[in-house]
Amino acid sequence: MSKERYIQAKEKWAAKQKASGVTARAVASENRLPPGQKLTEKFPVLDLGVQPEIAHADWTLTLDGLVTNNTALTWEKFNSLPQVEDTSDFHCVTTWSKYDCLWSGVAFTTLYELVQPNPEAKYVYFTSYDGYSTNVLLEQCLDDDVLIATSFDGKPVTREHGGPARVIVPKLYAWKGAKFVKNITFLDQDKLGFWEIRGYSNTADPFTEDRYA
Ligand SMILES: Nc1nc2c(c(=O)[nH]1)N[C@H]1C(S)=C(S)[C@@H](COP(=O)(O)O)O[C@H]1N2
Ligand SMILES: [Mo]
Repeated sequence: MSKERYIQAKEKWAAKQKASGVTARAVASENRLPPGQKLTEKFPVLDLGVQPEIAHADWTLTLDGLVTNNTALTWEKFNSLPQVEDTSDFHCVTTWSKYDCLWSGVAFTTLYELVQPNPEAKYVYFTSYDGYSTNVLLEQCLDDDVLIATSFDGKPVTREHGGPARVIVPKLYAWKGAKFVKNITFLDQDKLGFWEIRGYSNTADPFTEDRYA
Protein backbone atom coordinates (compact mmCIF):
# COMPACT_ATOMS: atom_id res chain seq x y z
CA MET A 1 0.00 0.00 0.00
CA SER A 2 2.66 2.49 0.97
CA LYS A 3 4.46 1.29 -2.14
CA GLU A 4 1.58 2.55 -4.27
CA ARG A 5 1.85 5.99 -2.73
CA TYR A 6 5.56 5.97 -3.31
CA ILE A 7 5.12 4.99 -6.94
CA GLN A 8 2.52 7.74 -7.38
CA ALA A 9 5.01 10.25 -6.01
CA LYS A 10 7.68 9.01 -8.40
CA GLU A 11 5.28 9.32 -11.33
CA LYS A 12 4.57 12.87 -10.25
CA TRP A 13 8.29 13.70 -10.29
CA ALA A 14 8.69 12.17 -13.71
CA ALA A 15 5.90 14.38 -15.04
CA LYS A 16 7.48 17.38 -13.33
CA GLN A 17 10.93 16.64 -14.74
CA LYS A 18 9.44 16.34 -18.19
CA ALA A 19 7.52 19.61 -17.89
CA SER A 20 10.49 21.46 -16.43
CA GLY A 21 12.58 20.79 -19.55
CA VAL A 22 10.96 23.62 -21.48
CA THR A 23 8.15 25.85 -20.30
CA ALA A 24 8.08 25.34 -16.53
CA ARG A 25 11.87 25.94 -16.14
CA ALA A 26 11.82 29.10 -18.23
CA VAL A 27 8.99 30.55 -16.18
CA ALA A 28 10.63 29.53 -12.91
CA SER A 29 13.92 31.23 -13.76
CA GLU A 30 12.22 34.49 -14.78
CA ASN A 31 10.31 34.59 -11.52
CA ARG A 32 12.99 33.14 -9.36
CA LEU A 33 12.84 35.69 -6.53
CA PRO A 34 9.55 35.29 -4.66
CA PRO A 35 7.51 38.45 -4.02
CA GLY A 36 8.66 40.52 -1.07
CA GLN A 37 12.09 38.85 -0.88
CA LYS A 38 15.55 40.43 -1.22
CA LEU A 39 18.50 38.52 -2.55
CA THR A 40 21.48 38.07 -0.23
CA GLU A 41 24.93 36.67 -0.91
CA LYS A 42 25.48 36.10 2.80
CA PHE A 43 24.01 33.26 4.78
CA PRO A 44 22.27 34.69 7.87
CA VAL A 45 21.73 32.44 10.89
CA LEU A 46 18.25 32.03 12.36
CA ASP A 47 17.68 30.02 15.51
CA LEU A 48 16.07 30.01 18.95
CA GLY A 49 19.24 31.27 20.63
CA VAL A 50 20.54 27.75 21.16
CA GLN A 51 22.99 26.00 18.87
CA PRO A 52 23.27 22.55 20.41
CA GLU A 53 26.62 20.84 20.08
CA ILE A 54 26.08 17.20 19.19
CA ALA A 55 29.11 14.95 18.83
CA HIS A 56 28.74 12.44 16.02
CA ALA A 57 29.02 9.64 18.58
CA ASP A 58 25.96 11.02 20.42
CA TRP A 59 23.90 11.77 17.33
CA THR A 60 20.96 9.62 16.29
CA LEU A 61 18.11 10.24 13.91
CA THR A 62 15.00 8.34 14.93
CA LEU A 63 12.07 7.65 12.61
CA ASP A 64 8.79 6.51 14.07
CA GLY A 65 5.01 6.92 14.14
CA LEU A 66 2.93 5.18 11.47
CA VAL A 67 5.75 3.17 9.95
CA THR A 68 6.46 -0.49 9.39
CA ASN A 69 10.06 -0.20 10.57
CA ASN A 70 10.84 2.03 13.53
CA THR A 71 14.41 3.08 12.89
CA ALA A 72 17.24 4.68 14.83
CA LEU A 73 20.15 5.75 12.65
CA THR A 74 23.56 6.34 14.10
CA TRP A 75 25.81 8.86 12.35
CA GLU A 76 27.67 6.00 10.70
CA LYS A 77 24.53 4.25 9.51
CA PHE A 78 23.02 7.48 8.26
CA ASN A 79 26.11 8.26 6.22
CA SER A 80 26.21 4.79 4.74
CA LEU A 81 22.82 5.41 3.09
CA PRO A 82 22.89 6.50 -0.58
CA GLN A 83 23.98 10.13 -0.85
CA VAL A 84 22.45 12.80 -3.09
CA GLU A 85 23.37 16.35 -4.05
CA ASP A 86 20.90 19.10 -4.83
CA THR A 87 21.21 22.79 -5.61
CA SER A 88 18.26 24.90 -4.53
CA ASP A 89 17.22 28.41 -3.53
CA PHE A 90 16.58 29.26 0.12
CA HIS A 91 13.79 31.63 1.16
CA CYS A 92 13.48 32.87 4.74
CA VAL A 93 10.20 34.43 5.81
CA THR A 94 12.14 37.40 7.22
CA THR A 95 12.50 38.42 3.52
CA TRP A 96 15.96 37.21 2.52
CA SER A 97 16.61 34.65 -0.18
CA LYS A 98 19.83 32.94 -1.14
CA TYR A 99 20.30 31.33 -4.55
CA ASP A 100 22.11 28.14 -5.51
CA CYS A 101 22.70 26.48 -2.18
CA LEU A 102 24.47 23.19 -2.80
CA TRP A 103 23.35 20.61 -0.26
CA SER A 104 24.25 16.97 0.04
CA GLY A 105 23.02 14.22 2.30
CA VAL A 106 20.24 11.65 2.26
CA ALA A 107 17.09 12.10 0.17
CA PHE A 108 13.86 12.03 2.14
CA THR A 109 12.65 9.30 -0.22
CA THR A 110 15.50 7.07 0.93
CA LEU A 111 14.28 7.36 4.53
CA TYR A 112 10.74 6.75 3.29
CA GLU A 113 11.84 3.49 1.66
CA LEU A 114 13.67 2.50 4.82
CA VAL A 115 10.80 2.95 7.29
CA GLN A 116 7.89 2.10 4.95
CA PRO A 117 5.15 4.38 6.25
CA ASN A 118 1.63 2.95 6.53
CA PRO A 119 -0.94 4.19 3.99
CA GLU A 120 -2.60 6.37 6.68
CA ALA A 121 0.56 8.42 7.13
CA LYS A 122 -0.01 11.80 5.47
CA TYR A 123 1.89 14.23 7.72
CA VAL A 124 5.47 14.48 8.88
CA TYR A 125 6.57 16.10 12.14
CA PHE A 126 10.23 16.99 12.67
CA THR A 127 11.82 17.51 16.09
CA SER A 128 15.26 18.99 16.70
CA TYR A 129 18.01 18.91 19.31
CA ASP A 130 17.32 22.56 20.22
CA GLY A 131 13.64 21.90 21.00
CA TYR A 132 12.46 23.22 17.64
CA SER A 133 9.79 21.42 15.65
CA THR A 134 8.04 21.85 12.32
CA ASN A 135 5.55 19.95 10.18
CA VAL A 136 5.32 19.23 6.44
CA LEU A 137 2.88 17.21 4.32
CA LEU A 138 4.31 13.79 3.50
CA GLU A 139 3.57 14.39 -0.17
CA GLN A 140 5.75 17.51 -0.11
CA CYS A 141 8.52 15.66 1.71
CA LEU A 142 8.61 13.20 -1.19
CA ASP A 143 9.55 15.93 -3.63
CA ASP A 144 12.86 15.19 -5.36
CA ASP A 145 14.64 18.20 -3.83
CA VAL A 146 13.93 17.37 -0.17
CA LEU A 147 16.87 16.00 1.76
CA ILE A 148 18.47 15.68 5.16
CA ALA A 149 21.66 17.58 4.50
CA THR A 150 24.99 16.93 6.17
CA SER A 151 27.00 19.14 3.87
CA PHE A 152 26.70 22.60 2.37
CA ASP A 153 28.92 23.80 -0.50
CA GLY A 154 31.03 20.69 -0.13
CA LYS A 155 31.74 21.15 3.58
CA PRO A 156 30.01 19.70 6.64
CA VAL A 157 26.97 21.75 7.72
CA THR A 158 28.30 24.00 10.48
CA ARG A 159 26.79 24.00 13.94
CA GLU A 160 25.25 27.47 13.45
CA HIS A 161 23.56 26.28 10.26
CA GLY A 162 22.11 23.19 11.91
CA GLY A 163 24.78 20.48 11.84
CA PRO A 164 25.29 17.59 12.11
CA ALA A 165 22.19 17.30 9.90
CA ARG A 166 19.38 19.59 8.82
CA VAL A 167 16.29 19.19 6.70
CA ILE A 168 15.97 21.16 3.45
CA VAL A 169 12.53 21.67 1.86
CA PRO A 170 13.37 24.19 -0.87
CA LYS A 171 9.83 24.90 -2.09
CA LEU A 172 8.66 26.12 1.33
CA TYR A 173 9.86 28.97 3.53
CA ALA A 174 12.98 27.84 5.34
CA TRP A 175 11.40 27.52 8.78
CA LYS A 176 9.87 24.28 7.44
CA GLY A 177 13.38 22.79 7.37
CA ALA A 178 14.49 21.62 10.80
CA LYS A 179 18.12 22.32 11.69
CA PHE A 180 19.75 19.91 14.22
CA VAL A 181 17.16 17.30 13.26
CA LYS A 182 16.66 14.51 15.79
CA ASN A 183 13.36 12.76 15.10
CA ILE A 184 10.97 12.32 12.19
CA THR A 185 7.46 11.11 13.01
CA PHE A 186 4.87 9.98 10.46
CA LEU A 187 1.28 10.90 11.42
CA ASP A 188 -2.27 10.52 10.12
CA GLN A 189 -3.22 13.94 11.48
CA ASP A 190 -1.43 17.23 11.17
CA LYS A 191 0.46 18.52 14.19
CA LEU A 192 1.66 22.13 14.15
CA GLY A 193 5.31 22.88 14.84
CA PHE A 194 7.06 25.64 16.79
CA TRP A 195 6.37 28.57 14.43
CA GLU A 196 3.13 27.14 13.03
CA ILE A 197 1.65 27.33 16.56
CA ARG A 198 2.86 30.92 16.78
CA GLY A 199 1.02 32.26 13.75
CA TYR A 200 3.21 31.30 10.82
CA SER A 201 1.45 29.79 7.84
CA ASN A 202 1.11 26.03 7.82
CA THR A 203 1.49 25.89 4.04
CA ALA A 204 4.41 28.38 3.74
CA ASP A 205 4.60 28.88 -0.03
CA PRO A 206 7.12 31.68 -0.80
CA PHE A 207 5.71 32.36 -4.26
CA THR A 208 2.28 33.33 -2.95
CA GLU A 209 3.73 35.19 0.07
CA ASP A 210 2.04 32.67 2.26
CA ARG A 211 3.85 33.89 5.38
CA TYR A 212 1.36 34.02 8.23
CA ALA A 213 -1.79 32.08 9.07
N1 LIG B 1 16.18 23.46 14.89
C1 LIG B 1 15.88 24.62 14.29
N2 LIG B 1 15.64 24.62 12.98
C2 LIG B 1 15.34 25.77 12.34
C3 LIG B 1 15.25 26.99 13.05
C4 LIG B 1 15.50 26.95 14.45
O1 LIG B 1 15.44 27.97 15.17
N3 LIG B 1 15.82 25.74 15.03
N4 LIG B 1 14.94 28.14 12.37
C5 LIG B 1 14.28 28.02 11.06
C6 LIG B 1 14.28 29.26 10.31
S1 LIG B 1 13.16 30.42 10.75
C7 LIG B 1 15.08 29.43 9.21
S2 LIG B 1 14.95 30.79 8.21
C8 LIG B 1 16.15 28.50 8.89
C9 LIG B 1 17.46 29.23 8.99
O2 LIG B 1 18.55 28.46 8.63
P1 LIG B 1 19.98 29.14 8.71
O3 LIG B 1 20.23 29.55 10.13
O4 LIG B 1 20.95 28.10 8.24
O5 LIG B 1 19.95 30.34 7.81
O6 LIG B 1 16.19 27.36 9.76
C10 LIG B 1 14.92 26.92 10.22
N5 LIG B 1 15.13 25.73 11.00
MO1 LIG C 1 13.17 31.99 8.94
